[in-house]
Amino acid sequence: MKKYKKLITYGTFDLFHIGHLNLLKRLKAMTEELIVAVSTDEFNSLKKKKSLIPFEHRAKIVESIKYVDQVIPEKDWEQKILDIKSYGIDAFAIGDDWKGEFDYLKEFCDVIYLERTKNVSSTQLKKSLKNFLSVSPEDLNIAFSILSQLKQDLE
Ligand code: C2G
Repeated sequence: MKKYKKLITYGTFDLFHIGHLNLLKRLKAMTEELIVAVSTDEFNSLKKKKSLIPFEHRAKIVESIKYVDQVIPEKDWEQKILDIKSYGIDAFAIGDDWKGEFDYLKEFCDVIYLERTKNVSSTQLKKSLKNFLSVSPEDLNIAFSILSQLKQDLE
C-alpha cells in the first residue's frame, strides 16, 4: 500500500538526467499518483535559471517518464498552495537542495526533502558539453598546418 494518494513535485528538468529520473522513481514508490509541475521558460527567468531545452519539450519528456502521471506548468512561486488545494495533494516533495524552503507547506500537506543524486546536474552537463565541443589549441595548430600545406600544394 503506497503512503500517499497524490504527491506533487516541482522543477525545471532541463537536459533530463539520471538525477531527475532517480527522484521521480523514488517519488512514485511513495504515491498512487505523481504530479510534476515543470517550470515554464518565463518562470525560469524569474528563478534566474536559463534552460537549454524549451518548456514544451521538457514537459513532454517528463510526462513520458513511466513514473509520472500528470504534468502541469509551474508559472510562479505562489502556485504551490493553490495546486495542493485544487489537486487534493497529500504530499509535496523535492530534492534536499531546497531543504527548509518549503516548510510553510506543512500547513497543507506532508513536506518531504529527498537526497539529491550526487555528481550530476544540468549545469554540470552544460559545462561538460561545452568542453567536449571546444577545440583544443593542439587541434587548432594541426588544422592550421594542414591548411597551410594545402595552400602551398595549390600554389
Ligand atoms: N535533482 C536531484 N538530483 C540531482 C539534480 C536534481 O534529485 N542531481 C532534483 C532536484 O532536487 C529537484 C528536481 O530534481 O527536486 C528537479 O531539479 P531542477 O530541474 O534543478 O529543479 P529546480 O530548478 O531546483 O526547480 O519551485 C521549485 C523549483 O521549480 C525547483
